[in-house]
Amino acid sequence: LYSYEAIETGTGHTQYSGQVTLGTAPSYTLTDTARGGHKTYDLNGGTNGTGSLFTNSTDTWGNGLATNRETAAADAHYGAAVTWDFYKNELGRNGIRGDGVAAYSRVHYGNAYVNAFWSDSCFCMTYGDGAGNLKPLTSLDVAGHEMSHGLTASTAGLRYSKESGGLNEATSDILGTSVEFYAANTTDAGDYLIGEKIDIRGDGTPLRHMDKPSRDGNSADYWSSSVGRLDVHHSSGPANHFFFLLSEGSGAKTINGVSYNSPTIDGSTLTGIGRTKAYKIWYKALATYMTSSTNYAGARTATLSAATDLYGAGSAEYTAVAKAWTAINVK
Ligand code: ASN
Ligand code: ZN
Ligand code: CA
Repeated sequence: LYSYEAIETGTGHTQYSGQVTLGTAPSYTLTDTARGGHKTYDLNGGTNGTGSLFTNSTDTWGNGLATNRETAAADAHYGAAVTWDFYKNELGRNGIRGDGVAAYSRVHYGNAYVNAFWSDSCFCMTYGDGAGNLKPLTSLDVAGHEMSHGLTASTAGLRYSKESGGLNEATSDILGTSVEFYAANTTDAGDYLIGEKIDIRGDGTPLRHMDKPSRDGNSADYWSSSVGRLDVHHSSGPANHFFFLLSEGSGAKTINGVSYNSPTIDGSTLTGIGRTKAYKIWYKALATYMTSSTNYAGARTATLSAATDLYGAGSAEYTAVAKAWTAINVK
């Protein structure tokens, strides 16, 4: 008459997000039946295949420390779950492809690997353990970033070079950050910093800053005709900056205890429309109007079309989108 798969949940003790609920069916594996069947695998230092599915005799996973090999798995499994929920509840999208089917995650990739990545060919997320500093690259914003590369590939397909590549990277930072805010986790209230918990530089600084991207020493704050020559993780800067200005406005402010000071190239003073409207506009632009070759000028047009669809051509939101692009020199 019908088929039935049990939804089973356990407890994860993550490194970056505290105690969380994890999908753990059947008794007990890291399989999230409620979210498209997302599974988390242990590569155990390998660099290909799936390794082994995390399996346990109890339904408690990890202990909050990277010395326990289940901990990174708990973080990755949780990150995929929150990103899934964010897509569903905030963007109205049923999984990366909109078909209700989950990707999978792999942790403990390689040896002292200091990166994480999405792969279209495996339709999966992969996480390294970091440079022997007990900081695996499994924080929530990074998980949301990597899974959102899958979303971009399934929608606009932004080509990963030049300006479209910067927009691809920015989409992952924008949605990764939005996932972090959406979770409103007690240990992770949300910020406009990328990778602030993984200490990738060893000096406590985040990988990227959305209020003023040049704080990282490499990213552009504003669009210029040479921005497409930067690495995609730096040509993302102007679009990340656009998103901050659109969400929060310009100038100095403190949000969830983090201080920001976001400039505008034209000296304008902007008031934000809030991140919820901002990410809905970005996602609609991505899914409806952007293509593989969209550049910064095209992103302005795409987001204005999305703002018109969502809020109307004469709306305050439309005007705010136009002003935020002008403030980063996309006119
Ligand atoms: N962590 C990087 C990213 O998602 C990996 C890469 O450079 N593709 O952008
Ligand atoms: Zn990326
Ligand atoms: Ca963050």
